[in-house]
Amino acid sequence: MGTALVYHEDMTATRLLWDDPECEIERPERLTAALDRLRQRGLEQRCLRLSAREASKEELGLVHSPEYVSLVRKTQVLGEEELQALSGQFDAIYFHPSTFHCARLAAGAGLQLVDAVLTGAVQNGLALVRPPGHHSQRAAANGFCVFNNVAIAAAHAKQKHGLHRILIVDWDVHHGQGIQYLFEDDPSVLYFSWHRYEHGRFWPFLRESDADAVGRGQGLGFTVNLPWNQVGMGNADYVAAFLHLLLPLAFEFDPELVLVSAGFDSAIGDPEGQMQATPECFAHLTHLLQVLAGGRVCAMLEGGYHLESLAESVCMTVQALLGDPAPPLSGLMVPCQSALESIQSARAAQAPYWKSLQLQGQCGQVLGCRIPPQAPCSGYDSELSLDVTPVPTSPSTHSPEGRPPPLLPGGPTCKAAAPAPAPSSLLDQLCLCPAPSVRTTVALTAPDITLVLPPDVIQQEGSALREETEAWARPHESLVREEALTALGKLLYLLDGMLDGQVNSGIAATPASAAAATLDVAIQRGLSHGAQRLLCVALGQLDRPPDLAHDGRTLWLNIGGKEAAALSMFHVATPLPVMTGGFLSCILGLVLPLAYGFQPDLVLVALGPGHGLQGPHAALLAAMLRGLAGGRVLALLEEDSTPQLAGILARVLRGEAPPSLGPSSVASPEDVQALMYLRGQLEPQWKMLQVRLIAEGPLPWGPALPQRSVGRAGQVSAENQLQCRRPAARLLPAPPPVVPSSPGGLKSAKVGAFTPQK
Ligand code: Q9C
Ligand code: ZN
Repeated sequence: MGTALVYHEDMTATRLLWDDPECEIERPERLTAALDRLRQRGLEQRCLRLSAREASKEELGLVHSPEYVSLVRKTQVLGEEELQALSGQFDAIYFHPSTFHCARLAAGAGLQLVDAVLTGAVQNGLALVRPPGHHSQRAAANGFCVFNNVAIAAAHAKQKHGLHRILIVDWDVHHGQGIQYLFEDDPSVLYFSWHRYEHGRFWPFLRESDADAVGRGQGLGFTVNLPWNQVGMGNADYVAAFLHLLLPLAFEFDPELVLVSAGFDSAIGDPEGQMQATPECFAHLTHLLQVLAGGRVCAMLEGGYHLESLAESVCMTVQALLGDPAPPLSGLMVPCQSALESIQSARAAQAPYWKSLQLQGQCGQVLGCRIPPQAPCSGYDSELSLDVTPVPTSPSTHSPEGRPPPLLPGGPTCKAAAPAPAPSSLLDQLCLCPAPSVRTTVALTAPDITLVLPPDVIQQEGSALREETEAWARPHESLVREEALTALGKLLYLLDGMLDGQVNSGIAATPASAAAATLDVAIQRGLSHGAQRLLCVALGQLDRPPDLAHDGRTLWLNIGGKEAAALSMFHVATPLPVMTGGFLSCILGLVLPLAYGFQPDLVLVALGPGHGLQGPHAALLAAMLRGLAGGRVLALLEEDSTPQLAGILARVLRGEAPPSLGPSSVASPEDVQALMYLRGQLEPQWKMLQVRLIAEGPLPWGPALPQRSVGRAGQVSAENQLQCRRPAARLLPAPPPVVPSSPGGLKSAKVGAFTPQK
């Protein structure tokens, strides 16, 4: 299933006809800049292009009053002076003779997108529209918005498709008060918005944009506001807001559809937002949302006024929708104090309505929570506090002396296709462009004919050289058996393919008895063949290899230990949560904050002996870990794992959405206790774990992660950041296409046909 891109060039017609400094930023070039860049990158060609239609009077009437719709209709025939006079009756609005047509196309584009996704024609999509919608109200235009495109799409999804739970994520930098007003008493629409607020001193200056506006009546708890009280919020702040606020609620809500009010004025360089998030951040936000609602994500453009930043951010969003791995995030992943205060106050305001926020609210107040009094370092190995070197602080830019250069993020190449004329009907338009080159390889010891792989996932035949495999196996008793050696040879070959960028992700199988040793070898090989920082998520009974250096290059995270323990900041163990709710809070509250903070360039996820993970849980974990390391994730399975498990992992690693887990249970008290304990231990070092304010104290291992300056002084300008990023992006090696017949190359062995679920 593909990605829809809904557009109509008529939407470039509306423009400001007089002088108005407030409105001049909303201009036609916003659409052309975004679309041109999508074409240049070959992204538009990979989408199902849909030509926008106009929304009908009835459809507009789903959220707007008939009087307001006819008022806007009448602007078509007004002269410039009358248009200006009418515009002056609203806040930050201009009308143009084409406004009614454009605004109907913008709303219609959203409807087409939702129809395409909900009928299964596509998995997800983006509508590139003007005018935007989220400020528009039942009977009022506001903030460049005429009809509320996203709200109309939500009402339509309820009415025409019978949906019961819709999540709206408004990542535009302004508060979409229009959407809030339209659904504030409606529990079937969960509305999340973050916005520049500055304690009420930023437009639209509303008291109801604050965190304590949580909805009314039946809708209490279904409005979630995250006000930013400072400018300069960046990647770490945005990701933290998703992990610690939006996603816990979203999983608990279990939406059937995700609508995104995708404004890019929250990106770096935007004159309105004054924020610092780089375009890549939107690939991550999109990627994180794709684990919800079976991946049914419909994004619609709202704001975004810095053309370069807008165009890049739109490309990142579309890339993520297409399933491409997200480029690693740049910069220190340390949320700022002001962001943490905002996230904490929104969590506190929502806690009465959401189980996922209740048990774990304030650490230390939880019954039986073992927090070492005032000493975050107590309980750690004293030996480790001495010889752990700090994590490199600017990971993606410099290679420390004497170390292998950092891995460059791989990614699928895009075969440039000739631009096709815009087709008209949905069926005519089912001309999906060729999928990108191989992302995922599966290396199985005994190829299993019952394993159904997606058509572009290849089954690897190749193996590392025998002598080399034996040399790696030699220190390990469990690797002497022939079966273990064969599996190791295949794994090494796959890992090398990943490290040289031939393939993005993979799955390797190993005999159960050899799991620990094989993982040990994979780590050593990864570290000696170019990985700077390796994240290892080990499920089940797998201990940290004893010979693994404590140099901060490996973050070892065991899920399935007997007890929660943080033996160092790079050696963490936690029991496998017993409930789905606990599993979710473990991923969102521990695994991903550590992973995003660590910024690995290679991820190993091992399902070892007794891992106890069900397919959908394993798929969710793998899908979310794919956001790290440019998607360079190697999953290790035991060879007697079910073909279903291998199949589901292959699908998420190539970029498909994991199945939705359904209504989530609460975390058990033990799950909560383990998480709270580890947070207490690790928060001082891993700032991405923080959900509450903690006093700054001396760090047990020295300044491993330097604090970001609170004053935001000395920040790199948007232009510089956008420029430094682009050449770097061009240097990325396009993974050479895998030639099936090349000697020793990966062999294509499609097994059966892949049928998407549902
Ligand atoms: N400098 C959208 O992004 N002007 N609308 C605010 C503060 C109005 C923004 C003035 C901004 C409207 C869709
Ligand atoms: Zn905006």
